[in-house]
Amino acid sequence: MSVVIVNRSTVMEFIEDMVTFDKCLNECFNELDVDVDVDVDGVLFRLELQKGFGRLMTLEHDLESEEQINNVYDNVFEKFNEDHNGTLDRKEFRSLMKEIMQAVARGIGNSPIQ
Ligand SMILES: [Ca+2]
Ligand SMILES: [Ca+2]
Repeated sequence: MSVVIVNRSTVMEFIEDMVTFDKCLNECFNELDVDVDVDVDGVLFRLELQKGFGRLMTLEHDLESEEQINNVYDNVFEKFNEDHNGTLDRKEFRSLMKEIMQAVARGIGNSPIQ
């Protein structure tokens, strides 16, 4: 297993490198849509987002109850579902991921993490 050292500037460079960011984003979106979506329609429903993120991230470990987790996903989904059509398209998903990456960059500061 390799150890990856990530720091604030690495993450910010990653966000600023839009070509790389878009490529990863598309791969991530496709993975969520293919694996979670029943009909692969190119958009993410709230449940798909939650299932997909449950696999990709460890958010659940920081929260105590299922209700708290659901609240987080409700808020995230509402915030980024800008046109309120009940699904996240690629553009909305992009805003979401960008904000997450920026939050990660702020959260970890300059301390290397493993
Ligand atoms: Ca879908
Ligand atoms: Ca939408």
